[in-house]
Amino acid sequence: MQQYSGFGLLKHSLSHHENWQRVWRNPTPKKKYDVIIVGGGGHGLATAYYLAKEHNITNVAVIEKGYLGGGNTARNTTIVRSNYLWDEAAHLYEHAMKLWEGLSQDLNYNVMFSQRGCLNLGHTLQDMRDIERRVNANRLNGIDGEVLDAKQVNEIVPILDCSDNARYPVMGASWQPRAGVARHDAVAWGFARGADMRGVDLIQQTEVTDFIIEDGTVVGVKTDRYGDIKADRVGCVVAGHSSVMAAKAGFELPLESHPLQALVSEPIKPILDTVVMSNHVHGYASQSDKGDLVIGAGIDSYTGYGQRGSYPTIEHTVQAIVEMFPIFSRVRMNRQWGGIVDTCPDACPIISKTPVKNLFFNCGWGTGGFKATPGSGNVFAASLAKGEMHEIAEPFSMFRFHNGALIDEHGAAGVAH
Ligand code: FAD
Ligand code: PYC
Repeated sequence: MQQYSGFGLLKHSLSHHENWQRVWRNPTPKKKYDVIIVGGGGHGLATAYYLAKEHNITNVAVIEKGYLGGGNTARNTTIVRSNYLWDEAAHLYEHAMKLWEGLSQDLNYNVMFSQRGCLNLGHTLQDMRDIERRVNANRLNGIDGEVLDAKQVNEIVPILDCSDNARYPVMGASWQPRAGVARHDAVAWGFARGADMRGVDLIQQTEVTDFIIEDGTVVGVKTDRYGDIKADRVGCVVAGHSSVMAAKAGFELPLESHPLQALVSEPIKPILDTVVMSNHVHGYASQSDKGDLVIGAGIDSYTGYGQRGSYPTIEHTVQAIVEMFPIFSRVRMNRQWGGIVDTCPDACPIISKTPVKNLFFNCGWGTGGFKATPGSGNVFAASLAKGEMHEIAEPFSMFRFHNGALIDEHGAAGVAH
């Protein structure tokens, strides 16, 4: 990175933004790579980074049809937590959490990971039983968690309506202190820079239009800009477009692609210093370091590929937030957007070999994959490097939908699913 003295900084702040050093190269692709990653979101970039860093596989290309980190990675509300119920999911998300805890240092890039804690509210006796069960399971897996009553919740978030007058009074919550938020594009940029520095080619504005398959083995990809590019192994990490790509490879995935929306408010003074989620009232909120409230709820129920959503969902989301936080009733909303999330029937991802030899898929993260970004990239890289699934990834095989070994995380996936 270019270094400026105090005078240099002043000079450059007044000048036009010229002659800036690129943070990563803009290479023309080679004819052949050891590994091609399709999709330059956080997960694809993290995969490339760990392939280079941990497995010394640097003859790698990431091929992205738009710009790096411009898909769901750019559109998510950045909640990071690892409080999932079942061992398989808990191990995966906690593996990611541990990587988050050292990520800025590892990348030498500030991803602004802020462990401000996350409350998952309970409003019924059954909610509280589920919360107790999940927190107990978390603690058995070495994951931090506590069950709080309504008074304790109100001490953490005084602006939350914990009165008996609420439509669904807060009875308590699960509390994960190590949970929090991170800066989404810094995560993509940090992994991109780290991968590029180690020799990975990041190819943007290039769509993979098909896989080249010979005798049941993938040997490369077709692109709209550079024609055919060969590879020994291909990892497909395209989130909402995974079923489209699977169809090109000749198999089906049990995924539905839905819009998921989010909103941010005008910036206000610091007032909410943790993450609050309610499955029941159905909404969640945190406050960004810029001061805006970051708000969301569930998927739009129809399927589609438009990166936008419908008005009833926005209305419902804002209703839920105002119900939980009456103090926000006069805050104005600034922006709203949507992403396309690929939801699996058991609310767990697919990290898997496929019926095509040397073609691997990483998808199905639905509404909750940002939190897994470093962990997902880490175990996917190991799987691509060895040609065998990493032990943490193994239970997330696409073939679980044939053998019935589902991992139902609808409770922990919660609000957004
Ligand atoms: P993406 O970032 O979508 O990357 C996939 C990339 O593949 C895209 O850049 C796309 O352009 C590219 N691509 C697609 N097809 C092709 C092709 N044929 N050729 C080349 N490139 C292609 N998760 C959380 O954990 N916490 C949250 O708070 C949270 N909030 C969310 C809020 C919203 C509104 C949304 C939409 C999602 C949210 N998520 C959250 C989910 C999270 O954003 C995703 O699970 C995660 O970002 C997926 O990362 P990815 O790298 O797999 O996908
Ligand atoms: O997975 O925690 C989550 C989440 C919150 C909002 C969207 N996804």
